[in-house]
Amino acid sequence: MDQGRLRNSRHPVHNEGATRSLVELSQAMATPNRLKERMRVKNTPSQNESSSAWKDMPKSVQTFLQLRGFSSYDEAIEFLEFPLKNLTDPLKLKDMDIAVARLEKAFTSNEAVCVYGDFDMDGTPAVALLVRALRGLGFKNVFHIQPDRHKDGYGFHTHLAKKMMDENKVTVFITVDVGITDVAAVREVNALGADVIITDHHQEKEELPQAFAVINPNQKKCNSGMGHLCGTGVALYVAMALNRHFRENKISEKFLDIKNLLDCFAIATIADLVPLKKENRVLVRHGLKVLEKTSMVGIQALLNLLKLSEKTLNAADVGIRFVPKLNSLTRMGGEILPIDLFLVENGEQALQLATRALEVNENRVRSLKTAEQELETLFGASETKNFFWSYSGTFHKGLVGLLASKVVNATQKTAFVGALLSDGKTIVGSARTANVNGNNVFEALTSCRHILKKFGGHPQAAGFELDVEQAGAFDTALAAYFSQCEERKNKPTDDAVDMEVTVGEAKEFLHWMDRLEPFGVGFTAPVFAFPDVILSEVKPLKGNHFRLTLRDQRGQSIGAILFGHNGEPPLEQHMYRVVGEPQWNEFRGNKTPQLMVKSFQLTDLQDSISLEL
Ligand SMILES: [Mn+2]
Repeated sequence: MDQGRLRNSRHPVHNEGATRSLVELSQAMATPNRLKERMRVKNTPSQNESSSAWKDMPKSVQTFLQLRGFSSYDEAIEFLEFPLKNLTDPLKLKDMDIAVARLEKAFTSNEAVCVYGDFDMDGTPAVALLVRALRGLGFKNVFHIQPDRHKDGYGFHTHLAKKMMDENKVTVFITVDVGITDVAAVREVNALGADVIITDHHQEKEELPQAFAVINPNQKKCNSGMGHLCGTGVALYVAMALNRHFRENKISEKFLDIKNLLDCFAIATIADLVPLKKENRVLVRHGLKVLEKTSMVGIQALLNLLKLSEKTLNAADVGIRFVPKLNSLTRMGGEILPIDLFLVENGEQALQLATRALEVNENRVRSLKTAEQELETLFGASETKNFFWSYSGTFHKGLVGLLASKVVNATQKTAFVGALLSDGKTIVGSARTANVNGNNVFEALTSCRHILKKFGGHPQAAGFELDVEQAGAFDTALAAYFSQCEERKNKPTDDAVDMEVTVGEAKEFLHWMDRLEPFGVGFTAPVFAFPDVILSEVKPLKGNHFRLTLRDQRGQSIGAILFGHNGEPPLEQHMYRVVGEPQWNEFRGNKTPQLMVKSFQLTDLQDSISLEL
């Protein structure tokens, strides 16, 4: 990116700039060294002026960057504009050369290759990316398979590999986002006569699988320094290495424009919550542009139906509005799977799939609402307890995690919510706790292990399974555990606020948003507090939403949106402290500054009330 322009202008990158840098990106990914030289020449003259400190930046942007841990302008710019020349050579990933050689052999001898990916929204885009890449390079027999979330569970499974071998004569498996711990399955599949190339980003255990190649930036023996990549990120680097090797050695007549695969990369990197730094950051930024015009017709159809194709996509659109619609498909019976939307090629079929996907989502929202209402009636019964445990035959087992989170939000208690399966015997449940409570659900479940058939997870989120006859014993065991822990109330705090601003400062900040995006893990979106603003307009919208206008002491106004507010509506013409995230609201091509309200507090009454969302 052009750093000189950043310093001389307070305005965001224009579209031509983004398009041009995509061309640069294609070149960078195809021939890293040539670009490296070009970039070096281009960057040299501006290096000297780079110490011009923060003075060209609005104060609010400077403060924001300092709050995110950058002590100098140069350090911040290095992060914001991670240069493409710094993209790591794919061959730096351990075993990449071995994998490329094996895939070359598969190509020349026309072997059937199967991409095996996890079912989640990292594994799925990774499958799509690699299938597109292999086909794009001219591979003729490319298959893919993913385990069923409920039937098979996470992992590289022998029975699924065997099925692909029996049905499609697959001789090479490439895993994506999965496999690093599947020592036994890899051994079994080897014994059946296929080679396995593992690509993953999860932590290794004591023993690595005896695979043909193990590509994982997070294995101890890999020095690539790319541990922040998600599974799809690793798959992208496989595609880059393969493309370069095939091109340089004239192995195939077909080559890839790697940048076209960045749509998958962006979706997964945002969905998998890996830190948006270095190549993740720069490639997500480009990937969002690619996603806007994606060649995947199913994904385009879904973006259209969600009205996301009418605006400039940002990380929040993808993470909050798009990914959950795909994610829920695997939880709701699997009639349509996310991978179908990634790989469908026929436009008409794409529209049908996307339409049906949204219907499945609506059903999910409905059953979630019903379950929530049922849960709420049970809150009273657990009032005297410092945890919540309940199960029902009407809860869908794909929703128990979400339900447990809802209970945590509503009651501030650690929650255990179970679905009684149709066999009438087994309860499949999920546990959640609010971070701030410091309660460890994994530890809680461990203390109940004599009662549980299965359990696993993390301190904040875990899953478990038990017989319905044990439901009472589970309650007793949890009570014993929690009586030892003092549960602190999750008090609403102002901690998340970055700074107090005037409306003018917020607007000035917004002109930098394109530069600062994408926000995510490790670089969270700004949260501003407007200390004393008059709500000059409060307009109720459908579905408990409100449109507000805030006017500050200097008479400047900004629009605001308050989503899903169930309590007392804010009062027009009263003074509030309003906290929220600044953003651009795009409507029919018009962009206006807006605040997404997180909380508000009346400040012009002595007896002030605090409403926390
Ligand atoms: Mn992953």
